[in-house]
Amino acid sequence: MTSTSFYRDTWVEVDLDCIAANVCSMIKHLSPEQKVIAVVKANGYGHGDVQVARVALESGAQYLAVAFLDEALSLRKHGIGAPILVLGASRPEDANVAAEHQISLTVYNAEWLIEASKYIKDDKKLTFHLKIDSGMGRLGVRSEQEISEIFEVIENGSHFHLEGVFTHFATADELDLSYFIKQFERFNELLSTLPVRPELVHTGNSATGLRFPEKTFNAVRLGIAMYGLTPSMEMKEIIPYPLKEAFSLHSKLVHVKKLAKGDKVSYGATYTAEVEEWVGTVPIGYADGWIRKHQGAEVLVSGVRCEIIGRVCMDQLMVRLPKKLPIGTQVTLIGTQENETISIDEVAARLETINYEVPCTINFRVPRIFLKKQSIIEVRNTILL
Ligand code: PMH
Repeated sequence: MTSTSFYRDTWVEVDLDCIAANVCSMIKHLSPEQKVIAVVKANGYGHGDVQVARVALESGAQYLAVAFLDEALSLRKHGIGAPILVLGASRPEDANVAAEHQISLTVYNAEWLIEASKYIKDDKKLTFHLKIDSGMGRLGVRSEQEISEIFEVIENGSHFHLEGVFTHFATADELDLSYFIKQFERFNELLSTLPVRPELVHTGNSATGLRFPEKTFNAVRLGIAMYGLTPSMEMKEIIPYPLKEAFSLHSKLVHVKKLAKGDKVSYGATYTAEVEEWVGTVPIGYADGWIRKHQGAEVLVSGVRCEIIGRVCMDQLMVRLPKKLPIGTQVTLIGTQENETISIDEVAARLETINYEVPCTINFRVPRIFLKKQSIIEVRNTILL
C-alpha cells in the first residue's frame, strides 16, 4: 500500500526512536496498571499514523485513538489489529462498520444508540466509550439524567458493550489549576452516578499524564508528548522527563543565482537586493503547508540561518545565501544542522500558534521518511498511493 519512492527534493523525517522513547518514558512515569492510549489522529499529528501507531504499540502502548472512523479504518487497512477508539462523533448509520472492524466509538446520547441499533447486525456488538463533558464544552453528556438514559438503552439491548468512560480537560496545560480542578470534580460527580463502572476510565491528555498521573484513572491518551513536544510553553519548566522531538522538515537548493543590487524576488516584487547577493530556490511552498507567513523567517543551510526572502509561493520559496552554494545543498526548515536547531516551538512562535499545528499542517504532498537507529526503514509518499 505504501509508495516508497518520491521524486522531489522536499521531505519530512520522523525519528521513530524518539516516539518509542517518549512512549516508554510515559509508561515509566505512570503506575503499572495504567495504560497508554496512543493518539494518532490527523495522520499521527502529521508524522504518519500507521508508523507511529506501530512503534507506539511495540513500545508498550495498548490502545490507539483517532478522531474519525475513516482514520480508524485506514489503520485496520494497514494491518493494525490493536484496539482503536474514535474520539470524535460518528454517524449512527456507520455503527455496523465500526462493529465489523472492532473499532470503539465515542457515544454521548441515548438517541444515537437507539438509531445505531437499527444498523448493527444481530451477530455484531458495538464497543463504545461514554464521553462526559466535564467542562470542555465540546462533546459529552453533561447530566446524570443523560447518563441514566444511555444505561437504559444498553441494558435493554444486546448491541452494545460499554468499555470505557472518559472526559477531556480544557486547561490541563495551564499553571492555573482552578478550572482543571473544577472539571476533575465534575467528572467524579458524574462518574459516581454510573450504575456500573466500565473497564477503562480515562481523563488525561499528555499534560494531565505528565503532571497528574494520579488523576488520569487507568489510561492516558498520549498525544503531543509522544511526538516529543511540550503541551504548552507554560509547562516547559515542569516537564518531568526529557521529550524527544521526532519531526524534522528538509529540502534542497534546486537553483542558485547571483542577484545584482536592485534585483527583485518573487510575487509582488516585495524584496529588493540591497547589494550583490547569492539566492537559492527551495521547492516547498504554501501548498505543502509552509504558509506565506514564513516570509522573512529563517531556515538552515550548511548550518547557517538564512532568511526566506520575498513571498512564499505555492510550491517554492527563495532564501538569501551567505555565499555561492552547490545545487543539492540540504535546507532544513525544522530540525538541526551542525550546531543550529530550528525547533517546532520556534516555528509555532513565529506563526503565533501552538506547536500542535505545525506538523499537522505539513500536508500529504510532502513525503515522510521513517528512521530507526538513524537508518531509513520506510518511506511513505501519499501522493503516489
Ligand atoms: N484526547 C482527546 C479527546 C483529544 O482531543 C486530544 C487532542 C488528546 C486526547 C491528546 O491530547 P495531547 O495531544 O494534548 O496529548 N486533541 C486536540 C485537539 O482537539 N486540538 O488540539 C489537540
